Amino acid sequence: MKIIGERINDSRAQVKRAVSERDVAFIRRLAQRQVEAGADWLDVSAGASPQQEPDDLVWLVQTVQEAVDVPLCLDSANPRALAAAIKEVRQTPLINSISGEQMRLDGILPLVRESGCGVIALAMDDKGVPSGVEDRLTAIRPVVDELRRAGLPDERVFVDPLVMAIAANTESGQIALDAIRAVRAEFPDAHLCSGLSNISFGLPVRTLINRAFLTLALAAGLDTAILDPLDRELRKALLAAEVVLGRDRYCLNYTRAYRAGELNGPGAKARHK
Ligand code: THG
Repeated sequence: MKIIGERINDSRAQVKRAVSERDVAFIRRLAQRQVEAGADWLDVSAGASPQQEPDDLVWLVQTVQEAVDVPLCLDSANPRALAAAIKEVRQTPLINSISGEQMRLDGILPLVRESGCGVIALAMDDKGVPSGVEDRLTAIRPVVDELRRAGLPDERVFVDPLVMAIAANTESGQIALDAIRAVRAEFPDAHLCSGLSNISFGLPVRTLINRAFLTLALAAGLDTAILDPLDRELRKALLAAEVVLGRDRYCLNYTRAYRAGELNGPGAKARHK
């Protein structure tokens, strides 16, 4: 599983403050902590003040790159902000995101074509977020098709099945898992990438639901997740699930985390009998 660290998002109050005050130290620290915790990409999002988004996103990109050496996931629907940010990146980023919505296709396909960046593609279109599995496929097919025509191989496309809140529809979890399997079957070379926070919206102890979903989604074929790498319990669940699925060769990651003391804490047994 590859991890996109989600914390540098100015929908969070602390990040919003840091962006508006240009608090370099805060953002650097947040970048470093997420990378130390295993993030493969860092998501950066600066949509809180739409007028300022291009400047704010460029500042975030520059500030994060001064602190860490991982590629970025540029989280914006604003083509102007994305174009400005792409000019600043040192490593090929992911664009987060395109979809079947005409506005996004018109605005973001040219950026993909020019830059060759990888891209997250949401399984939705102008009709909104689909309610079931088949309409998710119907929404994502033309997007993958357009991306292929723009010269992007499926290996650089990360399909987001769009997980909805279980509190609003009890079947949301099952729909997301079935959508992951269906996209896997139809586009075997594409990646599958999902955020975790929507699923548990409106329920208590959200992190518990997020953990259960991550484990099941991993088994269904999710290979990339946008999550909080600093959530220790989530990381433990992930390490254990990869062991069980046989995706951690010689259980190296698991045993390494154990020796580093990362598996201790709530629920962990004492080290010696
Ligand atoms: N798919 C794609 N991109 C995404 C998402 C997705 N980008 C945004 C989002 N979902 C993932 N990023 C975040 C960033 C911060 C938080 C949640 C998701 C967050 N959550 C609060 C917390 O952890 O404290 C809790 C909820 C809240 O405060 O509202 O900060 O699905 N492609």
